[in-house]
Amino acid sequence: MQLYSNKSSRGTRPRWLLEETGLPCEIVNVDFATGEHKSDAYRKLHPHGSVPVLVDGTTAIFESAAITLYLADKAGNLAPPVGSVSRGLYYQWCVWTMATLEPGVIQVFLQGRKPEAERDATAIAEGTARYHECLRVLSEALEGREWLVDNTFSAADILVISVVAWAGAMKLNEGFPVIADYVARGKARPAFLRARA
Ligand SMILES: N[C@@H](CCC(=O)N[C@@H](CS)C(=O)NCC(=O)O)C(=O)O
Repeated sequence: MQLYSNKSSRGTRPRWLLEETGLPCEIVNVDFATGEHKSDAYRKLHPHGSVPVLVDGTTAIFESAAITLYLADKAGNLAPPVGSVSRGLYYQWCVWTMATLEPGVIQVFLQGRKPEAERDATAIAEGTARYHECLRVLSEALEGREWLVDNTFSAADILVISVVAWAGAMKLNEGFPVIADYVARGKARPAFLRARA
């Protein structure tokens, strides 16, 4: 397998999973500066010209969450058994991360990339409020536990922590101590550190 990715992208999600599981996979660095991700050749792997994309044999799979979950299944760990209630909760948190948690963060992030004079304060406030509502729910879910599903580290934690750590770098986690502790636990994992090295 080959994972096309780079260190400042959502490719860090499957990259972390690979380090947790020890699955063999070549990491192919995609340099945004050269624009190689917009080449015709690369678009054959990822039609949007984005990262990450995983090539397994003759099949290319895009979307960071899909790749992360696929790799967890392939490794046979970091995911509760198929058909169990825990698996249902695992799907809940994984889909929630992409559909409910991340959009508010993206909204704030995209405004931050604009020149200050062009930023839309209402969009920033709305994105922040949407994200903080998610942190309220996540804080409750994490109360008294280290990890989200069965208090056992899983790919769901990789996805959630990846988004929340990104938001933390934008100073969006202030006032949520349970979240700060959760992110710190994730970042302290040797596999996380190896993935970011
Ligand atoms: N929802 C997609 C988003 C992919 C995405 O937007 N990747 C960014 C890096 S985090 C990218 O490649 N940006 C450059 C571009 O799309 O031109 C995923 O999670 O994989």
